[in-house]
Amino acid sequence: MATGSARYVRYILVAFFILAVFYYVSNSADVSNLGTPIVNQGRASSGTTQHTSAGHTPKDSPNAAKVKTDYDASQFPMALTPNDPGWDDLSGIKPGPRMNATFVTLARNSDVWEIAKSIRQVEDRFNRRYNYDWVFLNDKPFDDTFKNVTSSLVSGKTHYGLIPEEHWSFPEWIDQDKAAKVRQDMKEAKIIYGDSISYRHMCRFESGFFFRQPLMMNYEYYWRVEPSVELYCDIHYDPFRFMHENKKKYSFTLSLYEYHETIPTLWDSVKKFMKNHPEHIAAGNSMAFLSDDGGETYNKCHFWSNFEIGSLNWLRSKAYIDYFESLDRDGGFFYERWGDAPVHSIAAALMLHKEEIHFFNDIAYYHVPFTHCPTGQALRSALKCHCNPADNFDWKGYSCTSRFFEVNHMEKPEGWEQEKN
Ligand SMILES: Nc1nc2c(ncn2[C@@H]2O[C@H](COP(=O)(O)OP(=O)(O)O)[C@@H](O)[C@H]2O)c(=O)[nH]1
Ligand SMILES: [Mg+2]
Repeated sequence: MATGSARYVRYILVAFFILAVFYYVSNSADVSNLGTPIVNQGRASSGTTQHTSAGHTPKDSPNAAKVKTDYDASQFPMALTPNDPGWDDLSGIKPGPRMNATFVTLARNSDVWEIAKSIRQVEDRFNRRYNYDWVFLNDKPFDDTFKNVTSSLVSGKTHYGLIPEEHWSFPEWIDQDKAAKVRQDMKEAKIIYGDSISYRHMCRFESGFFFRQPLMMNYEYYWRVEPSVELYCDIHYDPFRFMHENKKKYSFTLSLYEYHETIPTLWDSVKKFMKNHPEHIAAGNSMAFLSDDGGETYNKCHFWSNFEIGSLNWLRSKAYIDYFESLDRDGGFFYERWGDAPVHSIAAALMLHKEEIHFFNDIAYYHVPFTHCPTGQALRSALKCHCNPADNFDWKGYSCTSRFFEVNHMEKPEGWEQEKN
């Protein structure tokens, strides 16, 4: 009897040992896997590890994400206008190809309820039928509430990335005393976010690093979404596919003039870059959108970057990286308060062909305090919009969208004059 019990105890110990080894091996596999994205399949994500390694651009292949070519577009026609077949079909999951594309949001844990509202609108108006992924980035680890709420709302996979410190800190060449003095002066001058350090890190990160985070490396296109934004109309086709098939690299819904006080020397820095890198300046660019005197001075027009659908491969190109590094060396993210909107816009306008920039008239959008509500009653009805056309900013004096139309010889939509004032 005693021998029998001893044998059972031995069996139990051996089983326990095997379980312990199994547990250890599976956990070490997790650790060695930190280089791959952590994925939540649209479910709550308790216990999710966050991705932490620094962003990089592979040396041999700067445009790491694969370009989608393995489909026959004619098999899956996109209904771009109410007259196209299939326009009314907004039910179920849309058949057809998907691009290598993701939504991307930079956010703090405290933004959770405001980003929840944005996600809900993006899903209801578009992504519930397409199920694209969503990447969330933060300079601090995301907490469980943030991950649970967002992953329950997104119909695609969600990924959560921790930004490495070198992408969210002062570069060593910045003179701290000079930067502190600027913040004090801007505070006294009551310039919005003028005394904020984190806002500056945010603008520099969005200008030069979000597209190089490991979680972003496999994607070819991104759609940026901020907390508290609104989408006012149904989206009947896949904007990522539209970008791809029409060879667009950058797009916008709102444009306006930048506050001069935040970028007094940005254009000097851009001119220096143009002089040092004429090879990166595109023939047939949109300089006329940026400057009224052939490039001597900047008119402050920019696309509003809180909404963007764009090409990550372009942002990861040598041209864009050279541009960002040249600007970054000049220090204006900290000695002034350069925003990522003028930084992206100037790059797009100078380094892309003008046909590569797209205005998404049919994506109705709000970010405080401006609204893009498509011009034309018939279009708004077909898109089931809930925006007030009187709020449309496109044709008002402080918008640069009229200028964009003129530079591109585009005809303004019927009814634009009534929305001017
Ligand atoms: N993780 C993180 N995100 C930030 C921080 N500051 C701003 N953001 C995000 O950066 C984006 C722009 O910030 P926001 O406050 O909306 O600036 P505004 O649109 O220029 O007024 C939003 O998606 C914010 O959630 C920060 O300190 N940390
Ligand atoms: Mg915002």
